[in-house]
Amino acid sequence: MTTSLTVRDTLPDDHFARQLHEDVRTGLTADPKTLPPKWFYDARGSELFTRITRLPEYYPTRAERQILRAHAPDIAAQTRARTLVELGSGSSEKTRTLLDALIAGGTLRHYAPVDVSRAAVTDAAESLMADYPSLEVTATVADFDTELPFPDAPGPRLVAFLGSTIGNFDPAQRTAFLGRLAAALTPADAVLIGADLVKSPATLVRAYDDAQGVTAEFNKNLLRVLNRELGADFDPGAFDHQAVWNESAERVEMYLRARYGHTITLPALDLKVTFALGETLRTELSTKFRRPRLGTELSRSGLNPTHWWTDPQNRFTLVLARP
Ligand code: AVJ
Repeated sequence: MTTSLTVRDTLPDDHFARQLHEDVRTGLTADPKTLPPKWFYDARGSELFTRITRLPEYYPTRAERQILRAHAPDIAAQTRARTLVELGSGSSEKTRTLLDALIAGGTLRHYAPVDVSRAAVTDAAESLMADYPSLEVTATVADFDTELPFPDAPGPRLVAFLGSTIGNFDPAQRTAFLGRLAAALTPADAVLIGADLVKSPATLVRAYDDAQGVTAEFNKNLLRVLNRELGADFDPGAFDHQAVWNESAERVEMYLRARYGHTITLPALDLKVTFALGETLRTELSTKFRRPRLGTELSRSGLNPTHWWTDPQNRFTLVLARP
């Protein structure tokens, strides 16, 4: 058995710094103010997200794991994948269920995690390699908002996009992403998408506004990232965490709401930004899906759904689709 890890990092060294600068300038000078959720995930943000996944109120991770445990052998049989590409792999924890099934099915040779975090993707790849010595692992540091650099690995490939990360896109971003995904695949390939389903607003809001305040800390961590990376002077205590169900768009929206009027200085951007009392900064969209609509969106993007799996309580779905 040979073990090999290749880390591909095609982004220029200053890619993330430049993008952060651009996102923050655009987002904080807009009305209403917004920032993209990808900037939550520094080391502390990733750790807070892991704590969120264990909260009693945050059901999506458990529901998705339940589906994977029950149906991974099915997914393996349907795809017979030689390569598993995982987008937004993070800690790759749930992936093990999928890897086990694909290895048991005798087809898997190659695992290719893709993540924006170099630390997350290499740590995950290294710990998986220790446990799966027969796998060839190619970790890619990439920003799949803008590019989908799949490694040149043998097909059939299964591209997994789990955890309802797809819910973070607005409708236009989602259409663009799915179109690029479809274009990157060959007819032998398949995608497996995890999507959270519409349910009672009370359950949804509680999942994003937990009793222990972990999600509030996660939300405010964005301000700490801006303080560190841009020399900004945000006081996380000057904002309240808010989670709101947007009924017409069928999504949970997270906000930071100013407790009083104040002005922030961002030296790296040579920018001052004023928050009025009660003014909000939208930090995340978490879209919830209905099966028919998601199926239509996928088909329109050139990805035809072939199988749907849900947990017994119908909270979450995994959909398998092919170009
Ligand atoms: C990782 C983007 C799927 O939207 O549910 C959890 C992130 N934000 N609690 C989600 C998150 C607040 C999560 N995703």
